[in-house]
Amino acid sequence: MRGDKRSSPRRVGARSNREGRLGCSPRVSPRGVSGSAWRSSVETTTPRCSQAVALTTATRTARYNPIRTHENKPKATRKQIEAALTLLNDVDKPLIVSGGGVLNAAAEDLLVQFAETVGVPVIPTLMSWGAIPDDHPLMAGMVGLQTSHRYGNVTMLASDFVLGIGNRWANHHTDSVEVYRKGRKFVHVDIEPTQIGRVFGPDLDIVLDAKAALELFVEVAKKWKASGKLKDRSAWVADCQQRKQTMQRKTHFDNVPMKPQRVYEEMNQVFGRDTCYVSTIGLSQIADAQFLHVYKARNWINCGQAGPLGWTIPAAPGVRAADPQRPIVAVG
Ligand SMILES: Cc1ncc(C[n+]2csc(CCOP(=O)(O)OP(=O)(O)O)c2C)c(N)n1
Repeated sequence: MRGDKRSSPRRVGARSNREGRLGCSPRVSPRGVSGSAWRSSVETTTPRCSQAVALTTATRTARYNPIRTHENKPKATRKQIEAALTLLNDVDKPLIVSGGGVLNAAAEDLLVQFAETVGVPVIPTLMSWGAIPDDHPLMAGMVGLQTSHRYGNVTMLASDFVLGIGNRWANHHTDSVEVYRKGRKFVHVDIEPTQIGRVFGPDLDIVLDAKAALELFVEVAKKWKASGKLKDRSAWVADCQQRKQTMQRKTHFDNVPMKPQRVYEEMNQVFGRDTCYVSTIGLSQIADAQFLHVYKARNWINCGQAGPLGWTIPAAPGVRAADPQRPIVAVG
């Protein structure tokens, strides 16, 4: 009925909002409410809050049924791997994008072996940094918005094909998906089927664990190499290396106080090849990725793109607990 405020939808919404707030909020005793009155209000209202949480969780569980790939790993046929290699072999300027899945699967040695067999440069994502040493001739730099190298971005734009393994095409890596995709073909290999086609549809996809995939890639690539079927990539690799030599960011500043770029230059000289860097988010993550060097798998421990500030503090002792010997530099 018009004018009856109790039955208007706005009022019903407002009342339930108030109830929701009452049920979940009080953390401190509101002014004017005695401690015991406040405690009993919390005791009577808390169950309502946990019921709401339980309901939400139940609804979410009913909707989301993850595929339990860790229990029942998907398999691929040799034909699928051959199809991917055929696409890679047909083009002129191919790249391999190595994602964090390569490190999770402990497949870094296979990655390097595969890249060396086909002679194709590798772009590691931030989560895969260290899978191929920074000074390896096939390490072509990181790509993207912030945690990237100038030569990596230019090499990506010059390429005509990308084979992504264990990666997500995360937005910090791709930046504009339109620019990232334009003029190149893509093959995507990932163990998580919901990642395939999530950002864009590749020309070919293979649902497979990175290690299982790389084992097959190495096997087929070695056969093809022995039979002279693989293209010679030396000109393309030389292009990528030339960019890597000439497109470094400037670090040698003499300013006082010292510029961060110079601090990184000194860090690279002082800390050895075995150093493990632990870092979190913000400018330290960005500048670390732009200026430091990582030479070994899992020597870059990072929470990923939009992680929590302060993560370095518990993460560094975690790395120490896992490995009592490793030289660790915590940056935050
Ligand atoms: C717990 C948490 N709150 C907020 C953010 C969002 N955030 C990301 S970087 C950043 C600024 C960090 O500034 P500072 O600590 O001065 O480091 P800088 O990036 O300047 O090196 C913020 C607020 C976050 N990542 N984590």
